[in-house]
Amino acid sequence: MDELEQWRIQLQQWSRQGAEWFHQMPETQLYAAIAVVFVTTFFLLSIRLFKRTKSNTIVLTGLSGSGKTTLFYQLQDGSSHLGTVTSMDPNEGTFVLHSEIAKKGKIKPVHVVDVPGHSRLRPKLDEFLPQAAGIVFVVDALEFLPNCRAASEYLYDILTKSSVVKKKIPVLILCNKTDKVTAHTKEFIRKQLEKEIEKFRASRSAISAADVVNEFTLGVPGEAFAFSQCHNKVTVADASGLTGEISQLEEFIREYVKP
Ligand SMILES: Nc1nc2c(ncn2[C@@H]2O[C@H](COP(=O)(O)OP(=O)(O)OP(=O)(O)O)[C@@H](O)[C@H]2O)c(=O)[nH]1
Ligand SMILES: [Mg+2]
Repeated sequence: MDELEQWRIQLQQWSRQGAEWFHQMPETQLYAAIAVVFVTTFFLLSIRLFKRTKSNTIVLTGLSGSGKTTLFYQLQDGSSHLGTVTSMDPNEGTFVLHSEIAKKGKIKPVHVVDVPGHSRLRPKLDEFLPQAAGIVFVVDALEFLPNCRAASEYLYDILTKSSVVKKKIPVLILCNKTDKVTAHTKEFIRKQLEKEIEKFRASRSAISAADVVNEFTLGVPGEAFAFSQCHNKVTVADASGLTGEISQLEEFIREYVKP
């Protein structure tokens, strides 16, 4: 009982000393201390929030038949699932890339979405783009010329979407089917896409004065369009979904979804 009483007195003393010290402290110092505590808490909280919202979604898009579903399966299980049919629904999966399965340690899984290229299913793309860490625009390098115009229009639409421009989502133009010798090179495809987008830009900016469809315009006025002028980082790479040559695609994914 005595010991308890002693403790009580000691505690009272301490609290009195604390209060005195508090009163003696100059006001400015007190405010500064409070401000430091607040700023630090805010800083730590925002770091945590930022870390948590980092996306691991990669969106595969492009015209129908370009090979998105084939690439999806190559990423997931290292097989092309020989001959897929036109997709009717988005294909989604969260997995560790097949080529990384043998790696030791904890690897962050990637959420891959394959959005069908059929024009009626394209609005589905808007559901996935805002959460994307990267967009892969798949182009058929074999049947490129007949599809060049349609592919450019689709790419133009993506590159002018506000959800894509504001967040500066990186875009990879992936020239697929390079296992065939008649496939066009990625440099050729890039140049043709740029030329075609240049035509769209000219015709659309004439329309959009009256009817604003796209929220953002592409390129620099008075200069020929080049992907290097985009707000987003746009790069070009090769792949073959059929034979599993997808290393450049995997590099792109791991640049934006860190393992
Ligand atoms: N030679 C060759 N053919 C490929 C390659 N990748 C896909 N294909 C073929 O191209 C066709 C279309 O492939 P898909 O993966 O179904 O195309 P998709 O982009 O998913 O098409 P949608 O679902 O309609 O949007 C299939 O017959 C594939 O076998 C490739 O790298 N090389
Ligand atoms: Mg498909």
